[in-house]
Amino acid sequence: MKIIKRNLFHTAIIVLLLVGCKSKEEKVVATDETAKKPNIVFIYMDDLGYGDMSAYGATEISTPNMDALATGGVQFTNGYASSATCTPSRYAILTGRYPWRNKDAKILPGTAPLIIDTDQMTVPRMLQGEGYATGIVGKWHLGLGSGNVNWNERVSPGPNEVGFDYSYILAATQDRVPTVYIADGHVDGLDPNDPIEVSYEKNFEGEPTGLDNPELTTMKWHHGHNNSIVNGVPRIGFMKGGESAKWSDVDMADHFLAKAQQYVKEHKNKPFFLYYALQQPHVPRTPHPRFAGKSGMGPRGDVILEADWMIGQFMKTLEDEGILDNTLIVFSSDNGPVVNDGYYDDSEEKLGNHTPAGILRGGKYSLFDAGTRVPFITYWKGTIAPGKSDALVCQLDLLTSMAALVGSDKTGGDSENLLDAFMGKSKDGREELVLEATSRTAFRKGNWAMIPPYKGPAINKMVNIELGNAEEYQLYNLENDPSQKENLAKSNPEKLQELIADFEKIRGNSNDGIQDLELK
Ligand code: NG6
Ligand code: CA
Repeated sequence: MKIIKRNLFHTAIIVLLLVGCKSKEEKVVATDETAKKPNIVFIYMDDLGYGDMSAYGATEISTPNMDALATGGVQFTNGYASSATCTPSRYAILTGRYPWRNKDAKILPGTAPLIIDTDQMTVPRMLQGEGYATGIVGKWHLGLGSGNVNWNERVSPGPNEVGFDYSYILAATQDRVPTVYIADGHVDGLDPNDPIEVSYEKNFEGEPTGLDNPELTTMKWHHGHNNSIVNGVPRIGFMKGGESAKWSDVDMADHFLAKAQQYVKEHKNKPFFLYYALQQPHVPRTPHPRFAGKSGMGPRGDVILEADWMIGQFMKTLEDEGILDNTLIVFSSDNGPVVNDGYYDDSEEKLGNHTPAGILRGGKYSLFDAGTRVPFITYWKGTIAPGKSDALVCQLDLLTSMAALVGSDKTGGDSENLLDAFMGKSKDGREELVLEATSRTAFRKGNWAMIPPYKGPAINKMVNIELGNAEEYQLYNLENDPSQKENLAKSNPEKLQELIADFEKIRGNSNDGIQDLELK
């Protein structure tokens, strides 16, 4: 009896111990699972061209920190933004929807309302659903509020209403008012006794403008950009008040870097998503004095060096905080390059032999490939094996692919699951892609590019870029002819018809009425 009792007792102890161990084991497993969810960072450049990085062939400029991502990760040679301008590309990277499905996804003024529906699936919202902290630091340009924003109250809806729990942004572009930072909807540093007023229709009485007061400008406008003057730079749009909140242009890169680093430090213990949207090399190019003159290529080159340095510092923070090998970085640019985008800033004069578009034709605003084909890199130390990939991938695909990565079943309407391509495990990308440029669309399928006929100028003389407009269909074989020199539409009518048919299946026959260029 005693022996049985003792045995029972022992068994009970063993069972208890086992249960104890098991729950401990489970806990360990659970912690590992959480730890396994990688942080995700999108580093998004503004107007960086396919040829602007050494890793993509630039010889006149050196971008060691961006190159380190390229050589240590998957460097895509057929990676696309969704559009040749900013707002539509930014709409697509967050929503996974083609921007031409949203009539408002065009270059927006600083007073435009938010163009993402607040119930729309977005990358940050999907990640919030998976327990991620989500933050944006940098350029937004997707509209704020719902019309007639009062900048002196909380500005909403905005990034915080479409999936970001933290936002520190510039509303539109560096060349557009309001020239202030907005932190979670509040203008940062605003003095309530000096309220801000913003208009894109008319000036405020007595306020100087670039047009009327050129003597007050330190940067001269070339086209557009002759409204309110802030820090000597004439901008697009009129603004009054908010003196203490106005940003310092030369400190903007450092300012955003500090916010991005702070975000990493504060969130390193749980999975986070950070959308770090740098403002360079968009106009006005205002390098900090420690970068001014350093590229020998004028301000455009200088701000590329500046951005490269910022990225190096940011990567160092991930490393110092011990989370680099648990962080997936996606690096890309919102559209192709432009040299003169509205200011006399010496960038044309000092460009020398640098070719921002590399071997590609066109640039920002163009339906030719340089408008949308951009540097595109995925980097994850210790997980992604370095290599080059010619898979056709688009920023549009990040929503569904990131969802697959973190175990979410969410998808974006036009977004494909290309996770294996992004992880460097497969060279298969998407088969076809509709590309957009100032409300016009073109089509890529395999190695073929088709541009439908469009009215309008062949070249935008202001920015000196070929737009892709022609009276006839254009068809290029990008494998043999990446510079789109030989139009094969006439010599290969079967291929042309195939591409037109496939294009119209997706795009519909709705090119009517979209010939109007947004560019003035
Ligand atoms: C254009 C501006 C250009 C730039 C662009 C937006 C003029 C004449 N040009 O309208 O300077 O601001 O809009 O660039 O105003 S983007 O990268 O944000 O799309
Ligand atoms: Ca841009």
